[in-house]
Amino acid sequence: MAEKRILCVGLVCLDVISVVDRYPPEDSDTRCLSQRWQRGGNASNTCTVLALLGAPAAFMGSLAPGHAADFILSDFQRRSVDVAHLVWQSRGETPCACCLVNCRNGSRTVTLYDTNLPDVSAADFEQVNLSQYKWIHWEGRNASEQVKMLQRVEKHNRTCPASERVATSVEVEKPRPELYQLFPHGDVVFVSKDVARALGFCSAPEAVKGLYGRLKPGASLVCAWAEAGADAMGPDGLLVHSDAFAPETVVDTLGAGDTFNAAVILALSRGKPLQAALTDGCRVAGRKCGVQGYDGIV
Ligand SMILES: Nc1ncnc2c1ncn2[C@@H]1O[C@H](COP(=O)(O)OP(=O)(O)OP(=O)(O)O)[C@@H](O)[C@H]1O
Ligand SMILES: *[C@@H]1O[C@H](CO)[C@@H](O)[C@H](O)[C@H]1NC(C)=O
Ligand SMILES: *[C@@H]1O[C@H](CO)[C@@H](O)[C@H](O)[C@H]1NC(C)=O
Ligand SMILES: *[C@@H]1O[C@H](CO)[C@@H](O)[C@H](O)[C@H]1NC(C)=O
Ligand SMILES: CC(=O)N[C@H]1CO[C@H](CO)[C@@H](O)[C@@H]1O
Repeated sequence: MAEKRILCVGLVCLDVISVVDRYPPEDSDTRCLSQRWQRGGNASNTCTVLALLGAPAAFMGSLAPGHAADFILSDFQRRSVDVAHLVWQSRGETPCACCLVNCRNGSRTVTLYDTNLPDVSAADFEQVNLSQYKWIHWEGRNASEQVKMLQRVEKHNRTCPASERVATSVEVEKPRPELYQLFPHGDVVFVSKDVARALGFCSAPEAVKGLYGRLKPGASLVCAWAEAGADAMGPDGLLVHSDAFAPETVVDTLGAGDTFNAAVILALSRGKPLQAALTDGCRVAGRKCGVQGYDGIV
């Protein structure tokens, strides 16, 4: 039987990336060295990296028809990401981020547009044939709907044969209290530096120790912290850490977090221990920071 797929549920959008050789002062004209369109959105990026790492990846999210959607669809295809679960919306804009990348040091500013597209609902998720997936990952967005989707998987796991069970992960990336209801649901919970800080933690190990109690029994908590690498804790209560792998030159960090998540999910889905998964995550994310976009990360 073919390897079962990993499904990521969340946002896809169009990132318009302008490369400049210095940050423009306010109200000035700055020459762009180059501009490119890139398929973006956290769940969409995670799918790209899963596919590049050789895993069968599938995406579920909302899209509005138009030029941006055409670009996005062909880019998913180029990366061999399955898009059987797109939910077409009749209104809204698909572009979501306008991004200035400074080519000297790779840092960037991102201006997010509100995409205004309704998120995938629990009713949409009812259409998903769970037995085709071994792992489902959610980018935390409409948490109350997503909790219902996670509960569907929990119920499926209780009633199906062991070989049909689906593991789950959630990413709590934005410091919005509404998202915190996701903590007690995933088998693996990714919490961002922003969320950790908003909850009063100053480092990844502190955040992992302090937030572990919010998880369901048996779950693992993972917190990445840019140049400081990442920390995690699983059901054995041991804190594990990986240093970051700094590339020779930092070229583009946009999507480093999504890359990290993809590599960790893939490692865990293949049965690697948490420590090894964390190291994989940091290694692949470090390579991503050394290249523009995603080509060349494997
Ligand atoms: N400057 C860097 N040098 C080396 N590794 C990095 C760097 N930034 C991020 N990473 C790697 O990426 C992982 C994820 O980092 P984190 O989520 O903090 O990145 P981010 O900058 O927020 O990414 P995103 O653009 O997706 O928001 C880190 O654990 C680290 O391994
Ligand atoms: C979440 O989704 C439900 C169902 O689609 C919708 O009614 C609700 O407005 C959404 N909430 C947010 C915060 O987007
Ligand atoms: C779900 O997928 C499985 C495995 O591919 C298949 O055997 C089954 O018929 C599918 N169920 C439905 C309702 O489509
Ligand atoms: C589903 O089943 C897997 C595999 O047995 C298990 O590890 C996991 O905890 C379950 N997940 C949920 C969300 O119930
Ligand atoms: C569109 C969106 O929400 N993108 C976010 C993805 O995650 C990074 C951090 O990992 C955020 O900075 C982006 O805003």
